[in-house]
Amino acid sequence: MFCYQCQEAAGCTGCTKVGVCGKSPETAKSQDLLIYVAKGISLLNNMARENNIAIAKADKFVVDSLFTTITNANFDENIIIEKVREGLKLREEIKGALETAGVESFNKTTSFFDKLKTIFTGKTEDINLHDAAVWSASTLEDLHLKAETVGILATENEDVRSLRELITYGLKGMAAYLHHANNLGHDKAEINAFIQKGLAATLDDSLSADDLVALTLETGKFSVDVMALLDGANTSTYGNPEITSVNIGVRNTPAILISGHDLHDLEQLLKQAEGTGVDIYTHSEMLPAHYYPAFKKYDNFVGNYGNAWWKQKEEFEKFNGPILMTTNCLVPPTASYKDRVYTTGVVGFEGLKHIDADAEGNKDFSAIIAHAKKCKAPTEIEKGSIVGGFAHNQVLALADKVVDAVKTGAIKRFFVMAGCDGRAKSRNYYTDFASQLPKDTVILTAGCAKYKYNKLDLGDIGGIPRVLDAGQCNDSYSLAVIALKLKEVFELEDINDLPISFNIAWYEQKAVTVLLALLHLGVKDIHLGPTLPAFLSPNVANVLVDTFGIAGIGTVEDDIKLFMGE
Ligand code: FSO
Ligand code: SF4
Repeated sequence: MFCYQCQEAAGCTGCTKVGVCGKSPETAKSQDLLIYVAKGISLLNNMARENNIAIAKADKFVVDSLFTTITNANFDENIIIEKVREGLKLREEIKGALETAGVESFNKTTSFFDKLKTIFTGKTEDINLHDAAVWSASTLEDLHLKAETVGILATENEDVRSLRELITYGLKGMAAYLHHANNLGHDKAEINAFIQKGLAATLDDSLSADDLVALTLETGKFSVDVMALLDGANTSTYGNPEITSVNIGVRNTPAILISGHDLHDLEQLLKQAEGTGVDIYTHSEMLPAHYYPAFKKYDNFVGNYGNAWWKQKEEFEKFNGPILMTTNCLVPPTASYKDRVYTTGVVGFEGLKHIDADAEGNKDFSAIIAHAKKCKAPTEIEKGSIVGGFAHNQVLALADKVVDAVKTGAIKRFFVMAGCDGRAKSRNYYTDFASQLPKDTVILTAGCAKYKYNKLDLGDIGGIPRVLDAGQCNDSYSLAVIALKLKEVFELEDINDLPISFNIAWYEQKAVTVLLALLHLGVKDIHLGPTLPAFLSPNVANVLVDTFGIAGIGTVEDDIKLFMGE
């Protein structure tokens, strides 16, 4: 296996024996194969799209496949191989549709590769389809053999490999966000088309490094679009997040802990658990659900339990009741609580109970509710409350106050510290950075990165808390909207003239999507830590440094001086 898609890549180069995340070599290879199948499908569906016969099922398959392979989502090789087989069938279906659409010399009874001289009426040149669109295998052994040949290292040139993977990871994050929007009935054809265009481009040996850099930046444009789509889906369904105090203590009642990012899953769980005597708590990235007006009516929606994803082993243990993982980040569970963990959506782990949606997207959580009734109430690990809900609508409602504070010098600088948390000790940098920032600065956060400082008592500036949590990692979109609004209010030409610095913590591929979105919006001098991605080759890293001023992190003291212009 070879995987270097997340910040924890072994030795900052790549996992080769087993994932630091716990992913087995078999699962890693089956994920490589699934991505390859998604690429082949994208290639064919792009052709179908040009002919107005794109298959909607292909959009869903590609999005699901990308999301399934994101870090800490699915560890189950069997599920992934099943998806590979499903993809191969779908690929043939698309070929069939192309044939029906009038591809003159398309004859499935002989070799597709040899006979495909004309794909659409009027085109006469040979079209040599990439192997990803034509290979086949049926036995598990053959699938394993194929998987060995299609991994990351199959691209020999390290710069091309780096750019192909950077694009693919950006697309994985986009797929995750699109998946959530889709679950709420929102979709955008252009985003699906771009995801498939991007995937197919990673197969194209004729593209130069410059072409791939341009495609990387275009991925940033669509990253903004997908976050805007999801923001619209969330706020039109559940209302605009508002300032909310979230309880972090517990009640003496059996309960379910829900984690991950999918608000539609949460809504269904809340509805089904209402009046059953079972409480619901959020964990990690589900915390921002409390900020939405629609969920406030549930009396049994008690609070947030615990911290970021990587603390789940000890926190799930102490929770005592069942846990529902709606998306990543799942940590391989220990035997002591494994029987209490349920998965849904793209999440998978061998031996855990999985709850599927029916054809209409409805899920039956009665088994989890029944399970909760037999469990002890959660053990209290914290007391008190934390405040959040500073997404764009809420912050813009406070705009006058914020602008005044900047004009009077009460707020000197904002720090966008969005992104992810993780188990690396070096991430304590972010706690120290937040604690040591001058008192006239405000942190804008989103994503699970917040857990490094959201329980510190950093105070407020004239009633504006010094840590403003916009929500989940995708709500980094809100932070961009806020920055753009401030640029307008202060009549500035360039977003970089604002008193805002970006010190982003990354872990998995959604953070890559957020980073590319910020680059697309013109943000310069972003600091990225705790380490730079292993998938950036020295040359690609140089392009990012030279063009966008991207930098790593240093010591807390030096970085604060640098950011404050001292
Ligand atoms: Fe965190 Fe995990 Fe939201 Fe990520 S829980 S690390 S960037 O999945 O998606 O912030
Ligand atoms: Fe390693 Fe991260 Fe890949 Fe897991 S996802 S195998 S930790 S690089």
